[in-house]
Amino acid sequence: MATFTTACPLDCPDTCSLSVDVDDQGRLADVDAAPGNPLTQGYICHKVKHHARRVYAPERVRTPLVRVGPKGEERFREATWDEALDLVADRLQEAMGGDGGPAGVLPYVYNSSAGAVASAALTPLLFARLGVPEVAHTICAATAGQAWDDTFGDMLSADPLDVSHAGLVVVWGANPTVSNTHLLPLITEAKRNGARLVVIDPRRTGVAHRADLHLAVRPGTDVALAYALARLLRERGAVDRAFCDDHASGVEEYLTAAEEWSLRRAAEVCGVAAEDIDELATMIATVRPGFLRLGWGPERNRNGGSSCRAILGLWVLAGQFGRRGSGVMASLSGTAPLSTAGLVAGVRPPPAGCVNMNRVGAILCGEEPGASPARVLFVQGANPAATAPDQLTMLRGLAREDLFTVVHDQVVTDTARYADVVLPATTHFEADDVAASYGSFVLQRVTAVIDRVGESRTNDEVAAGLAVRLGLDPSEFDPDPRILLDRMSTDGAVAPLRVLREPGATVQFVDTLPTFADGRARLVATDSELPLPRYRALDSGYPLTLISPATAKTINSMFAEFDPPRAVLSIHPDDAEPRGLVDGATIRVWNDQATLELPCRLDVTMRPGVCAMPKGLWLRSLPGGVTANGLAPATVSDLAGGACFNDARVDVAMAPESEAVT
Ligand SMILES: Nc1nc2c(c(=O)[nH]1)N[C@H]1C(S)=C(S)[C@@H](COP(=O)(O)OP(=O)(O)OC[C@H]3O[C@@H](n4cnc5c(=O)[nH]c(N)nc54)[C@H](O)[C@@H]3O)O[C@H]1N2
Ligand SMILES: Nc1nc2c(c(=O)[nH]1)N[C@H]1C(S)=C(S)[C@@H](COP(=O)(O)OP(=O)(O)OC[C@H]3O[C@@H](n4cnc5c(=O)[nH]c(N)nc54)[C@H](O)[C@@H]3O)O[C@H]1N2
Ligand SMILES: [Mo]
Repeated sequence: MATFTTACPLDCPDTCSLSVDVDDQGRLADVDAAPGNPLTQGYICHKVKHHARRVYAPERVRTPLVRVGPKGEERFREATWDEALDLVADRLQEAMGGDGGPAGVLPYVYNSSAGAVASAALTPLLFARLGVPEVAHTICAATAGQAWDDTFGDMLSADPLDVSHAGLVVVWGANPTVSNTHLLPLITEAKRNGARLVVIDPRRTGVAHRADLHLAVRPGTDVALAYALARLLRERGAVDRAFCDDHASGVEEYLTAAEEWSLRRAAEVCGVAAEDIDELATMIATVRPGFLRLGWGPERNRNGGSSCRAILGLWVLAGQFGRRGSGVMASLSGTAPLSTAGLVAGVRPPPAGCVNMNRVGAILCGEEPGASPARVLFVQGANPAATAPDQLTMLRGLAREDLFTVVHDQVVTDTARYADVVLPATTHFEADDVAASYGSFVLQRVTAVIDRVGESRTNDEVAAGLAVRLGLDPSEFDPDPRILLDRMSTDGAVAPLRVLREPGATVQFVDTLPTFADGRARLVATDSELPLPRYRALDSGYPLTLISPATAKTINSMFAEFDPPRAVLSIHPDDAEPRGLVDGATIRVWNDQATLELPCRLDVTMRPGVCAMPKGLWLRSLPGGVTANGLAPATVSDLAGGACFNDARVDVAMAPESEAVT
């Protein structure tokens, strides 16, 4: 047995340092936390602790596979890499030479759980060189990220390690208990030091349970809440005029827009008690320093951009910056000294344009005005059959007999079942890379610690194999991670673990400033598609809102193949009772897009009017083969075309022939 240190690049803010035991056959034996990481030392999550189960799972792809049965039936034969890559290269060439030109190919490439090299290096370069459309990464964080950019430019996030210095901690639409677990002990420490804790979330989450104040807002109404709080600050003379005079623009326009939001109106629209809004305004006005953790809950609906912008603007009005323990923590990405500028030098924007990832299902079905349905779909580091909105449209697209689908993944996902060619991918235990965290100022080496499973190849090796076959310059496509890292590193120094910024050294408006010419935060962004936050009504013919947040069991859809969260609909007893729903009974949940049957769980932590299903379920977790994503709309938010997973409207009833299942 030998022990190695590496890092976890999965799509989670924490980016844990890992200590890995490898047996004398070169196989992964055990995974645990490694010391030395200021955020993650001490423990790791249950999923990655047992990651070996996924690395050697029966679903693991070991060789290239070529489809021999009908689409979706998962009947494949093994193939050599040469045969598979020749076939894929031929089909790419054919599709690009067809009527649609380069638009005949859609690269659905996401790789948010891969290291920085695997996600940013040669695959994007390959498709950029081919000039095919770019599929923009809008299914997560596009809206919140644009809201940040509009308000602060490239100003850095606050450092989570500073939260223990806060007097007030506001967790707004984030669920650190499951999706950022190492933030939780830091919040607990802040509480121990006397901090007040406020949580704004439609559910009484683990962290909400421990809060001094929990505002269970209706999803999609945060903009109203933020405006009402801003108006209260103004009425009480609690806008920090000195801070705003020095550091903000657009203050008067923002406050004028907020005038519409009386306490009474906001309480009604958000579905929370006026006294609670009032109490929060008092805390924001009087308790300093105040630390805001903005999560990704508020962005995933039609008002997502407005909500994120209004929340950030509120923190500026309150002047909650300038001291350790103040400021806003959002994504910490962008700090790492990595850049693809050198890699893509000379690459022009795709002549075939850019498409929205949320609309790919509709595009494949020929239902997107102005977009030609692709002939080749290349999926890498993503599982759209399980994770995209409007699942039935996506599945209809994937089932098209005339669509040639390539899936490069570690396991035979729901999407891979529809593939014509499946290519085996390495896991992060099998290849060198780096992991840049979006939840701490830490950059780490990811090391190949075990032998490759089967014939798996890295993303860069696949891109290189296709590039030579498509006549591109092989010198540009050397997949050696050391060479790629050299090309991407802006300062040459990738140590096993590098703390990029020491705790206390990232005080916003002191150490890091908005990056606009005047150095000010913008409450109005005239060059944005959304100059000022505004509320759009949430009218619908369906009475309930369905949200589908993260659970501790999966990272998106990863791990759900063998240890899924329970496929149940959580609903408040007040919504269940008039519908005659009993705990554990099979219920039907439906809207215009889909109908699902599954057990219901009566759950007092839900707010009435809102029900929930877990994110990341595989299709086989439900008898009908449709998950929450079947009910989620493929409409887009009001900023940056972001996903609206939490904007589903549904109704629920007992299933016609339901029996109690628990
Ligand atoms: N264990 C685990 N960790 C993960 C992930 C995972 O799948 N599993 N996913 C990773 C990824 S990809 C991401 S993007 C992050 C997401 O990290 P988070 O943002 O923390 O996670 P979510 O569960 O999407 O949403 C957070 C909370 O927002 C609430 N919410 C929903 N709609 C609204 C709303 O309109 N307003 C407000 N105020 N709250 C709302 C939900 O009830 C939920 O509790 O987590 C990462 N970490
Ligand atoms: N209902 C609902 N759906 C959601 C959300 C929601 O809140 N509700 N949230 C959304 C969010 S936050 C996100 S980020 C998206 C994620 O959407 P996806 O990215 O489609 O989902 P993942 O399950 O993360 O899929 C990643 C796949 O990449 C594979 N993989 C990992 N590393 C590598 C690698 O190095 N190379 C290759 N080739 N493959 C690799 C994994 O095995 C896995 O199958 O889902 C979204 N879907
Ligand atoms: Mo995400």
